[in-house]
Amino acid sequence: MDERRAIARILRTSRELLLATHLVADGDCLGSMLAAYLALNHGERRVWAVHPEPVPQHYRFLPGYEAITHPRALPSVPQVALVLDCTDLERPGAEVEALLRQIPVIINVDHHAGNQYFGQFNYVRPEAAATAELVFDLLEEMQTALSPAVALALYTGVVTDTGCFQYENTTPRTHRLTARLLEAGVAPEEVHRHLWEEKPLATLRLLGKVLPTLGLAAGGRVAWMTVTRPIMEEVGAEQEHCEGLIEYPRSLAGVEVAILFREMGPRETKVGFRSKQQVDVNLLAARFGGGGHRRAAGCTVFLPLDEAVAVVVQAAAAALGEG
Ligand SMILES: [Mn+2]
Repeated sequence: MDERRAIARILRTSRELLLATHLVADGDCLGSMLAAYLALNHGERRVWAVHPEPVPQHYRFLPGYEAITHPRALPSVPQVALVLDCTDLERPGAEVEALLRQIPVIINVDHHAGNQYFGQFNYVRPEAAATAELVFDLLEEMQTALSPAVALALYTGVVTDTGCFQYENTTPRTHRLTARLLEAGVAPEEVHRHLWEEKPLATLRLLGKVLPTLGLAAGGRVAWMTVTRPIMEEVGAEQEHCEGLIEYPRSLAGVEVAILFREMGPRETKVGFRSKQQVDVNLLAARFGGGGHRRAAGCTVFLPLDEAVAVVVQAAAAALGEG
């Protein structure tokens, strides 16, 4: 684990450190960033966690989220950056990317299969269930004590990226590491409540409107739903309320590929993919310029919603034939 040791050394000696992660924040990217922030922002080291978008409401129980600053608010350009859960430098958004391009030492910590190894140091492990697992490794390498707050942030990363330890990426190592997080003081029922039992009304109203859009193809092995802009406006939903919708088509018997289409503009459609056992949706998303993991990926298609549905569903059905 040479790169792990090298990264630990850089982090230990760094005086100023920038933390960055991807747009459309999820539990793993925020958990990883905040764990690193809470564990490393002390002594003579100054740490900035930057993100251009507001933290989604349901992640605001995470300790330290208030410290996340807009990239424009940074007083100077730090010498070292730790980029978490990102395949490439574009994923954190244009403003953070511009900042990162001025930073001489970039540390890339990620678990996406398509990672571009953009750092001077790259700790990339596609077999890890979450980037939070890799942050755990680095903190362990640095012999950093696991505070309850750091453990909570890491646990949130692991529990969200594994779908509560249900997905294929869950390993014995994931559970061993999770045991350590519980020993450090995490209360799983509290995290669960924050993440999944404090939904705004808009989430359920949105689900009610989106379920009737369910479509099936390839003999019921491809299932999809669509979120149109009028539906979003009607129920007063924000994009963050779409998180988890894709689990509904995925939950159907016989479905191998689940797809969620979100209408972002007249010629812009965001596409989320999930698969169960067979199709590599990372490859499927890559055909449309996106990516992710084998069982969870996404892309943006620059077509009107209806056309995007036609093209992507056909590609998914074709991928099933190839599998
Ligand atoms: Mn992740």
